[in-house]
Amino acid sequence: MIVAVADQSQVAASRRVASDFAAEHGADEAAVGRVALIATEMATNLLKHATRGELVISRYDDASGAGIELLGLDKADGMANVPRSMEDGYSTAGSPGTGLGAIRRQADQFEVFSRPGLGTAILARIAAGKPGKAAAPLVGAVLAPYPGETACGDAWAFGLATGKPTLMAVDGSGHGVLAADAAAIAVRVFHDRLGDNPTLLVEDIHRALAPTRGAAVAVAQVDRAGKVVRYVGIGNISGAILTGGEVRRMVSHNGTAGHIAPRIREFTYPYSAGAAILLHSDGLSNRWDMAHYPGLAASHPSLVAGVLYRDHRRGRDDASVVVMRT
Ligand SMILES: [Mn+2]
Repeated sequence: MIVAVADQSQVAASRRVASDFAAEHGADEAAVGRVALIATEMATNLLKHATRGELVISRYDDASGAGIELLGLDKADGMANVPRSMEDGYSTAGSPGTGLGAIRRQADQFEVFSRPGLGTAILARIAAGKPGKAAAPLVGAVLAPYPGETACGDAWAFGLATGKPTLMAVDGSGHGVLAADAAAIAVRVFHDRLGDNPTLLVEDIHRALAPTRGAAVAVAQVDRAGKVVRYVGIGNISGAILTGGEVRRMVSHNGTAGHIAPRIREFTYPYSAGAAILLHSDGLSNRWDMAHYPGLAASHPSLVAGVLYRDHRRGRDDASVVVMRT
C-alpha cells in the first residue's frame, strides 16, 4: 500500500492504513500499535521536513524474519547528519525532534538513506507473523499500481531453488485487473515449478500465460557456488547486478510471455558475494545511475528499491522494483 502524504489529514490516514494492513497481515495487537506509531511519526516527519512524501507499507519475509515494513520517502533536502538527526531534541524544523528517535526505538530494524540534496528514505521493519523463508537473502521491494487503480499488474516473487536464491519480476501487459491476472499466474507457476533451471521455468510461465494478456517477465538466479547469476528475460523488465559501486545490466530478449517469445535463453553473469540483484518494470525509467547515490548500493535492499522508485517512476503505469542481496 502507498499513501501520499501532503497535508495534515493524511497523517491520520497513514496511521489507519498502516494499522489495518498490519492487522490483516499477521501482526498482533502490540505490533499493530508499533506500526501505527511509526506510521504517524513517518507521516508527520514527511510533512514537517519535506512538506510532502510517500509512505510505502508492505509485508516482508526474508533472512531477517517476517513482518510489516514501512518506508518513508521524500525528495526534500536530505539530512546532512543522520546520526545527529536521530538524537531526541535535535531538529532543524524547530520542533521537538522526537520523530526519528521514536521510529528507531519502535522498530525491530531501522535504516536511513539520506544525503544532502538527495532526499531521505527511512526504513522501519516490525516483526510479525511467522517467517516462511528461512535462510533466505534480504529482499526489499516497492510495488505501486497505475495511478487510480487498486489492482497492480506488476508482481514479484522470491524462492530458493535447491538452495539457489531466485527472484522474478513480472509486468502484466497494460494495467488493471487483467494485467494483475496475468502477473498472478506467473507468480503461481514460479512457486510451483521453481527448479534449478531458470530457462525451463520461464518456458513454463510463457506457456501458462497463453490464455492471458501476456506479460514481461524476468528471472534471476544466484548460484553462489558457481559464482554466477543466471538470467532469463522476455520483454521489458530491467535487470542489474549491483556489486559495490559497479552496475552490470542484464539482457532480456524481446517478446511478450504468453504470446510471442522467439528466444527464451539464459545469460550468465559473474557474481561475487554480497552483490545485489535488482529487477524493475518499465514503470520505472532505466536511466538511473547508482553513481548519483553514494553508498546506496550497500544500503538495505528496501532502501535501494524505495529510492529508485521515488526518483525514477514514470507515473503512467504500474511500477515495481525488487532488490535481493545474498
Ligand atoms: Mn509496464
